[in-house]
Amino acid sequence: MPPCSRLRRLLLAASALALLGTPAAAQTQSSPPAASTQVVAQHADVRFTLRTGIAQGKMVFIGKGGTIDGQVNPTLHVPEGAVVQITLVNGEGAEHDIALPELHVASQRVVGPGASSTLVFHAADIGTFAYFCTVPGHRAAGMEGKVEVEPATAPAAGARQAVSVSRDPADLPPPVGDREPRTVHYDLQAIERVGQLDDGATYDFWTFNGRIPAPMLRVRVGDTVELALKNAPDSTMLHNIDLHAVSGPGGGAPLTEVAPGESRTLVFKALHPGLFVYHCATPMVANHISNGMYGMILVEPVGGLPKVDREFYVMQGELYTAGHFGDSGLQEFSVDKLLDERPEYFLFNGGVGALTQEHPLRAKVGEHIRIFFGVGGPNFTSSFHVIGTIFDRVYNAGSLTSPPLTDVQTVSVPPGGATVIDLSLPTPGRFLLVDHALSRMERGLLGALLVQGTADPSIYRGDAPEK
Ligand SMILES: [Cu+2]
Repeated sequence: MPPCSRLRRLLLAASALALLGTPAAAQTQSSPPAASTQVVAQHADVRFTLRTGIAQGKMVFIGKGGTIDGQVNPTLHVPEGAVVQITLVNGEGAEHDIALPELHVASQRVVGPGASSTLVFHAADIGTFAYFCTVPGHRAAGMEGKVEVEPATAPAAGARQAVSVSRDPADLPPPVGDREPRTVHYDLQAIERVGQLDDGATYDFWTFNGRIPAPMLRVRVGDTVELALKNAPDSTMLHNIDLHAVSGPGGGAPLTEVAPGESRTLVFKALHPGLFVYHCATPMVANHISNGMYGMILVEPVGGLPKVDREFYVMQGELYTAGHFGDSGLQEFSVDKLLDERPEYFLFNGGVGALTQEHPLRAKVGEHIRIFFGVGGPNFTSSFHVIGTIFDRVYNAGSLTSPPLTDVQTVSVPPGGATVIDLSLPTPGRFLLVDHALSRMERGLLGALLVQGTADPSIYRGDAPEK
């Protein structure tokens, strides 16, 4: 079975599970609640990991990561309406599972040490629900706890209120189109700032102009670009800029190295059309890139690109934190994990949820959509894919002078590389942007393209109950 169709089956299975797990859905055919296949097919809003183990002579579940770390049989607090994922890890090697019979969900059994299983449910109803191990005798031996589904409230104080550093993918300059070459001036500023990484987690990001990705620069071939780079006075690091559109040693980095408070200007001629990555190249370069210092410059060919109805600007990167994915509070950088290429986070536009909750892409049925997609990295190639559609055209490797590929499912984009993707959606709904190396979805890498319009049953239909 092709991987994508397998994924769809898994998602459908998860959806079916969640529908079963929603008492209201089972009882009321006419008004299915929020536990729609759409909601569950996306991703979990809240995640917990429980490890089996022994504490004070009893068999127990032990919380792993986040606010429940180290707690025995922790109470799992979730907001009403959330899609909840619980991962069970076998800590000591006896056979276990985890079940919430009131919500009609149970994990598979895990047998060997380190084996794990995941269950997903939709917390539709407010209330207290027991979880426990269904292996005979294990609940009585101590393996039980509670899920508390609480009324949704306003965001708590603290880390949740950190500033967002994610750039709206609709924030990009208009097309250059058909004009003569000229001189174009850009000002960029290196800004170090603590920003939102995930719900409850922050990070000391390094950015160009305060957002990730950095601003998209847009010129035409033959333009002369004056680029002034300033380093904010309150920075702690040197920064510079290396643009892959530059023909010159270091791509501009040696001419733009700026200490805090300094400013320098680079002038270059854009000799080659294409979509190019730019990034900070101050040592340790991988650290500066990972922390958020990457963006793209589009050098349009003579006459510009074919017109489309909507354009979007999306970049992928990794973050290497000392803590684990999902931990709360200010997360610190880990040079060991960077050098071992073991990221904790994979991100579209600089934050978990940046392109699902904060800035989903929005379009209408039938519109021609263009995504300028690049990988800052610093280390991981993206297998970029949009679930539920086929790309009409792909300007592979960001080359705008080669004929585009047509009818493409997944495009491989290396670190420091880019691609231009044209697509149009004949059906409405929520289409997920992913790296088809899908483990990365579990580490924050997910976007959503919301398409409004009229469904065409001749293209897509089924007998699932309507939402
Ligand atoms: Cu830098």
